[in-house]
Amino acid sequence: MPESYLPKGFLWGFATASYQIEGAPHEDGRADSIWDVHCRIPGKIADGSSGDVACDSYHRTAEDIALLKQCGAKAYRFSLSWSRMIPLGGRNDPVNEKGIQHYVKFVDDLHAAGIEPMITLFHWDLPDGLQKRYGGMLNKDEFVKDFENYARVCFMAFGAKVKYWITFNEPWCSSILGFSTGLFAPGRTSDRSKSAEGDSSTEPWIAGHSFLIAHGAAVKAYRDDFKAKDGGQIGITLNGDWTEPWDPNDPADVEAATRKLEFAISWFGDPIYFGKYPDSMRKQLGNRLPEFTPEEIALVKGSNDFYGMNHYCANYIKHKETEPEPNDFVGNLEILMVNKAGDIIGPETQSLWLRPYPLGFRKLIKWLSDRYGGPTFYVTENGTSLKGENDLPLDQLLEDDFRCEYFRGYIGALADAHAIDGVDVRGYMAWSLLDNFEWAEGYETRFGVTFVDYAGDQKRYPKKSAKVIGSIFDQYIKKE
Ligand code: PNW
Repeated sequence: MPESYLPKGFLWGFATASYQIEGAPHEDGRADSIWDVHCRIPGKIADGSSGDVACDSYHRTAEDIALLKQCGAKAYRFSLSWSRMIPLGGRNDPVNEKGIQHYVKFVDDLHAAGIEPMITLFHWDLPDGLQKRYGGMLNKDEFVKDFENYARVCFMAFGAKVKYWITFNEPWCSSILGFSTGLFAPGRTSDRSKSAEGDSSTEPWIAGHSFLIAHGAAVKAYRDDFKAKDGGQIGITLNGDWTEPWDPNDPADVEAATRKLEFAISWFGDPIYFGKYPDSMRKQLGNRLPEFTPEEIALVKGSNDFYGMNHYCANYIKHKETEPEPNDFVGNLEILMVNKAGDIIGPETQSLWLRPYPLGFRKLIKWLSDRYGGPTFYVTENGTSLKGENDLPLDQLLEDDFRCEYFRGYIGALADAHAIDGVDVRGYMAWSLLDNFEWAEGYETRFGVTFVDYAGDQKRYPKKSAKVIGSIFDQYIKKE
């Protein structure tokens, strides 16, 4: 037994998202999401693919549950496809009973297998109907009402059977990658900031504001009408990488490293825990960052039962001397893989942004715990791709030692954060159960502990990491 440990009853398992695994885009009444539409735009997805088939999990729920059981998972975090349940998305649009029944059965099957469901209401696949009707997240009032309605439909259908709810997955990604870089759906960019269309450098901040209010509204609905009888908890999942100053002796870099955390995480975390945006963001963005009305503060402040943490990697941060560009969304700084002394933050992976640095996980969760007054954490994603994994022959691909080492390092760091730093962490979901549709990167980047043979009828092959991860948790979780 290592010195560090995770608490008794620690909930561990795997995470996925609807559009990344389900396929069956038009079955049983599902309508397009903004990702279906986005994938049809030439050049948006690296390999020209889409989620049309993905892992075909819509038809293979039994296989996926068998994989979870085989790994020893206690929980499964998955997301619901909004446009399966309310195809056009809105509060006055018809509810699709077939879509609801699909997930009711899935939740029942998980329980029958002894696996605790953790549901994400929104993992990026907004019904395209709402994008077309009013611009989705850019129309705060409509979006908030429609999201609250959708959340209520879900609480009504599954509330009694689900104890863990997540409103939004990584609103940073939807807001910045969807409305500034255009890499993600709905693919809007901020490079039109000086065009006749107006200053679109405001769009990501408007979208982020809508997510916060919609989160608050859904949490209020749950607390008012479901929580007491259903006994569950609800929170939001925020992503964030750890930051180290490029030059630890330069106060400007030290400050920039914190500023980066604020732009990435506190953008959402501060309103939820303090009722305001970080000063560093207000200073740089001025009135392009929306203001909260008193009613909005009342909805958003205190709206987390737990903090859902997605975490993958770390970077070095160098302050920029120049004035920030209108479209800058990181906090006027450079993100680097090598520091002043020439140290590399971590080994390369298949994902350009992902460099493993396990100690950064411990530091970040401690930083969050200190900043937000010791909330309960559930790690809702953590995992890695491997450089060149897709090109390996199957027998070698299944021996994913790099991923096993990643999990050893990161789970060990989490146990240190809990046992030594006193962080209240109760669960961990590895990303991902399956190789799946990795958004703009398509299928070339694999994050699964299970290999999915896309060319061979979506057959699943557990990798070494699928077998190892349970034994790592076994070492760390206290027995009594
Ligand atoms: C997360 N970045 O996304 C998502 O929640 C998952 O759906 C995804 O598959 C997983 O991480 C692996 O990428 C991210 O560019 C996507 O910094 C991109 C970034 C971060 C997270």
